[in-house]
Amino acid sequence: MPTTTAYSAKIDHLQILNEDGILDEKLGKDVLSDEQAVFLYEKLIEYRRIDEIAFTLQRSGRMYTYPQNKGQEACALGSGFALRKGIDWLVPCYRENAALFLHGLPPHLVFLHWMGDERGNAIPAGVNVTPIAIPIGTQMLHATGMAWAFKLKKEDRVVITYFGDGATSEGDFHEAMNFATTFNVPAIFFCQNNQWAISVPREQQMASETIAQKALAYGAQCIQVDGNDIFAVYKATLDARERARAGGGVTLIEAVTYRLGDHTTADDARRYRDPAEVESWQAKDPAIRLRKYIERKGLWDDAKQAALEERAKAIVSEVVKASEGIAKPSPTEMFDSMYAELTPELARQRNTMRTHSLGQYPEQVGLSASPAHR
Ligand SMILES: Cc1ncc(C[n+]2csc(CCOP(=O)(O)OP(=O)(O)O)c2C)c(N)n1
Ligand SMILES: [Mg+2]
Repeated sequence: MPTTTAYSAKIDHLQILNEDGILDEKLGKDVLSDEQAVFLYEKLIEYRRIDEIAFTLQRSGRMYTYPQNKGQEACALGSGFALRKGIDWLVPCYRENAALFLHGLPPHLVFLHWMGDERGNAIPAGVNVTPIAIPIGTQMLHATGMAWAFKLKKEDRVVITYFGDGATSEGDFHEAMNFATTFNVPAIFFCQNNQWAISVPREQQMASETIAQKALAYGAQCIQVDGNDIFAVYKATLDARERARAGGGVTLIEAVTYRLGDHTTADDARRYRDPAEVESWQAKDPAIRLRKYIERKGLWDDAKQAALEERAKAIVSEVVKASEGIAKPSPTEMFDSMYAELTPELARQRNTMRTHSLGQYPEQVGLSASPAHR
């Protein structure tokens, strides 16, 4: 008996705007209007300036740590633009600021988060964004649960969750994909494949040639896109959104991109990355590419750029002011956001923190103890 084919597949790669800022006329028809392209370029620059100031704040001791988004903004911006503000939900990792800001998250909250201030995670009502997730992969399960809830409640909402290439090596990714597809929930799994998981290159942590193909095992739709091409990212996410709304389930989007900065400010990528590699990706910068496109169309020039830079400067200054202008939280605050009710041991730690000498009970130094501690 000859063998038959049990399964076969191919993975599409989508690029609409190439590295030189030239649009594929056929694929790019009616994807983004001129007005939208200019709007997205302006947002990209504005958000990049916010990213740059965060880096500077960290370097000058005014922020604890910060993961730069630089170079990856087309991923977050293009996908975020394809989702409905106030309707769909964004469940991020930590390198998607552009999507969060676009959906109404005040940037200073992200700054507060990285300043170690829990108030940065208090998302305003009406902003459909969950807090930044540092434990790699956990947010994909949260997103899956949310999408399942929306399905059960028959609410017309789609959930997008963001994660990196490294996160697809976590069990959480596979559990979330398996659950999401089995229950056919309206979720989009958006992988920012920036080639590195801190110092581990993609090819050293997985044997699969693409990340998109991991979807096949779970019966999800998938596509690989040029993640520095905002047209391709937008189009793929819009298609995924509409498919999810129509009951077509889950899509895994692999956006091929590159982080131009260090992993975080606690890292020095020069120790493990080839400068030639970084240089080659600098040439593919999504900002340069989009600017070339709008310039060629006569929609942009140096004067407009200068005006944009002025506006961005003012925005950046407001963001810094908002994040540094509020009263510092009390150190005991670190006990207050994890549990609804403190365990007796945590209550003891919280109370003894209020004394000058750690470990002393409040009554030992003349403070009254909290009810939990008595
Ligand atoms: C569960 C867990 N394991 C390890 C870490 C430490 N860690 C922080 S970022 C990171 C790499 C993540 O790489 P990737 O998913 O590719 O995202 P990127 O930082 O490249 O955007 C690791 C291992 C963590 N935060 N959480
Ligand atoms: Mg990565």
